[in-house]
Amino acid sequence: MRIVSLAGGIGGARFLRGLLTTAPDSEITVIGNTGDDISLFGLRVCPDLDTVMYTLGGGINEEQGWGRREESHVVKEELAAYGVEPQWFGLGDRDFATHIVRTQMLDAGYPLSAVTEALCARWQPGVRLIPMSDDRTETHVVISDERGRRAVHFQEWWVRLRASVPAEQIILVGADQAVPAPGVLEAVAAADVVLLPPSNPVVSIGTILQIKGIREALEGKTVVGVSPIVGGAPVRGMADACLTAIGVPTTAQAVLELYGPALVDGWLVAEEDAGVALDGVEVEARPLIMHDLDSAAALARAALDMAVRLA
Ligand code: GDP
Ligand code: FO1
Ligand code: CA
Ligand code: CA
Repeated sequence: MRIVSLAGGIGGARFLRGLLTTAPDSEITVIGNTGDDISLFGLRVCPDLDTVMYTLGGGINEEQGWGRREESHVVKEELAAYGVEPQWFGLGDRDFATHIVRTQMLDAGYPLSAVTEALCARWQPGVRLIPMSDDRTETHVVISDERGRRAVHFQEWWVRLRASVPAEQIILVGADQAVPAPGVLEAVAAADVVLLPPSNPVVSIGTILQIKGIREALEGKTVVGVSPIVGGAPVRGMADACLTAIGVPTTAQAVLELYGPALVDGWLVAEEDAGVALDGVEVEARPLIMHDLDSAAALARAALDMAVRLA
């Protein structure tokens, strides 16, 4: 079975770990979000790609959900001692090595997809992980504060401001110029089914869908999505602040409508959201919380079974 999944960071990675557990013999291609990417201290950091790679490769900090396990922060402390900004983004020492390798390869001329493949040669995530695009895109957020109306990098809004300042606009800078990375459209065309994990519908899935040709390619496939919103709130993180920014209520119903019946054929909601319905979409209620590997595997199995039935 050939499965394509889009993915952001934590929600995507945990779902994929469940999918690999329940469907170990399938061929899984993951299209990763690179809108969160940021250059810091001269290094290119790709948080969502790394979260997927470390989670599936056994290197993730489980409590945090991002970054490396058994991490130390000597470099961060030394940079702070020089007064170098930003100090609000916490890169660990082990994680730094990933960004050094990535930046060295990018500077040598390798596209991000080739760099990601090289990094994955170490981590062996068990899936083929492809960035949505080799073209540089970055999510920026328009806010108003004491310095006036201005755009900040998504990470500054998310990590430094904890999304406490309303996002007036969320923009994927570079989206107009970006094309899917090699292998993305080919994997979608060859897929038996497509799964949308419970990733952030705006800055993870919504970002990937902005890359020319990806949404159109997915519309021709059988697509099953998992709601990241349970009982009117995100399961974790601040997706509600992202949804509010684009005028979408924080409900499983509204996220389904945002994706629309042209994209999704099936939609999994939590049992408490069992009333969700949309013409042209099959909706099933299932336990939606990934407490551990077993519950993540059961959720992935429910999504996969539904997709196979609808295909
Ligand atoms: P990020 O890039 O690290 O923010 O991760 P993703 O975009 O992949 O996923 C974030 C979304 O996952 C959030 O909106 C959460 O509500 C959702 N999420 C996290 N854990 C769970 C879970 O156990 N079940 C469900 N249904 N959603 C989850
Ligand atoms: N999230 C934080 O809340 N604080 C951090 O200092 C931080 C550092 C960081 C470093 C590498 C990485 O891959 C992820 C990191 N994250 C951090 C998570 C990341 O900012 C976001 O959760 C995602 O980009 C949003 O999806
Ligand atoms: Ca993300
Ligand atoms: Ca379809």
